[in-house]
Amino acid sequence: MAQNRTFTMLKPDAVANGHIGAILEKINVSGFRIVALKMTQLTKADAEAFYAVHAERAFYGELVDYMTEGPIVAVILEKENAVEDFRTLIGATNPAEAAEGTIRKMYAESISANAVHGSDSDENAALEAAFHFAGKENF
Ligand code: FUP
Repeated sequence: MAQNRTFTMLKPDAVANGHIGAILEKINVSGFRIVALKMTQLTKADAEAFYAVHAERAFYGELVDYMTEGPIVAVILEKENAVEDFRTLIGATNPAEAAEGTIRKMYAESISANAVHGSDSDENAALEAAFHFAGKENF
């Protein structure tokens, strides 16, 4: 299968808890190549736009507050079957339901502070990557 790309963020809880290195190591040993990477902090407008699909959900306000409370690490990843394989690697949205050995099971605090984001489709991966990175930052 052809190489393709997904997008992830290491979320504020993962950064604040000192898990950047461990999570990137797990991503690398799982066969993903890092294409682009940066530490940044989302503004309220950034977080509202990134999660606009959830705007009507009860948790939207809390999600935006949480995602802006501290720095995140934005990463573009490349691998065969990248989107699906990365979703498997991170596990269920709620860490209490995530499989053993998944990143959320190992590092997430709660359903909202759940350590990592993973794109849910090739189309969203491309949109999310473009949201965070300029062309010259992609390798
Ligand atoms: P996922 O694709 O696993 O990141 O999950 P969703 O797209 O369904 O949700 C996006 C983010 O919204 C989650 F990472 C955390 C937050 N969320 C909540 O805070 N509460 C919920 O009940 C569901 C999602």
